[in-house]
Amino acid sequence: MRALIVLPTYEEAENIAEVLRRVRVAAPDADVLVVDDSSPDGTAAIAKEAGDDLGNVEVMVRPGKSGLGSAYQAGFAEGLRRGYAALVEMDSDLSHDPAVLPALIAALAGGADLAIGSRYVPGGSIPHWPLHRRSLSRWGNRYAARLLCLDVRDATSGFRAYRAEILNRVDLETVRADGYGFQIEMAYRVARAGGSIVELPIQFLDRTNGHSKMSTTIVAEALVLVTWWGLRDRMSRVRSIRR
Ligand SMILES: Nc1nc2c(ncn2[C@@H]2O[C@H](COP(=O)(O)OP(=O)(O)OP(=O)(O)O)[C@@H](O)[C@H]2O)c(=O)[nH]1
Ligand SMILES: [Mg+2]
Repeated sequence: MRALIVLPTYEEAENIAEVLRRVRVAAPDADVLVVDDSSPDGTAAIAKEAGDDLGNVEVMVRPGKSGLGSAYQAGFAEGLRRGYAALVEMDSDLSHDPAVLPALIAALAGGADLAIGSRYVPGGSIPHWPLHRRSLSRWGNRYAARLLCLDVRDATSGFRAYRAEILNRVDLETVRADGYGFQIEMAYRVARAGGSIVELPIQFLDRTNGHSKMSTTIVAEALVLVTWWGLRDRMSRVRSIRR
C-alpha cells in the first residue's frame, strides 16, 4: 500500500533526524511528511536537511503551535489530496519504534480500516512508566471504551495507521479535539462509521530527549469530551426508543 507517514513536531530538534533515519530503514518505500509548527529550536531545518539526505521526506511548516490534532488533520488532508492509500501517525520523540510500521501497514492491507499500536493488548508494554501514570492512562482508556461502547484497549495511542477510505468517511475537518482527545475521537468516529479496528502490541518508551507537550488541560479536554459524547449517545438512544 502507498503509505504516507505523518510526523508532527514541536521542538524535536534532538530527535527528528534519528526518527527519520529509523523510519527510512523500517519502511523504505513509505513517504514521510513532517508537520512542524515553526518550532523555535529549528526542528524544521534539521528535518529538511536529514530529509534531503534520505529522500521522500517533505516538511510542512505552519506559522505557530496549533496542537497535535490539527497537525494530523493538516497532514492527512494533504496525504488524501495526493492519493495515498495508508496514512500513518507516529510521535517524533522515539517513543514509538519505527520497526512496527510495516506491521501496522500490513494490517490495513489485511483488511483493517484502522490499525492501532497498543500498549494494552497482550505483548504490549510501557516499561518505564510509574504506577500513577500507567493507572491514569489505563483507567482513562477503560472509561472511554465503556462510555463510547468502543471495543479498543488503547484508544489514546498515537501510533496508528488509517486506510484512506475510512478517513474520507469520518469528516476529518470537523474533528476538534487535541492530544489524547483527538486519538479517542478518531477511533470513535472510525467505529461509528462501521470501520474495523485492530490492535497490535507495542512497547512504548519514554522520550529521552526534549520535553513533553502534553498537559493537564489536554487530559481534562479528553475527559470532558468523552463524557459529553457518551451522554449525547445515551440521550439519542433514549429519544429513538421513545419515538
Ligand atoms: N506540529 C505539532 N506537533 C506537536 C504539537 N504538540 C505535540 N506535538 C508532537 O506530537 C508528538 C507527541 O507529543 P508529546 O509531547 O511527545 O506527547 P506524549 O508522547 O503524549 O507525551 P510524553 O510521553 O510525555 O512525551 C511529538 O512528536 C510532538 O513533537 C503541536 O502543537 N504541533
Ligand atoms: Mg511523547
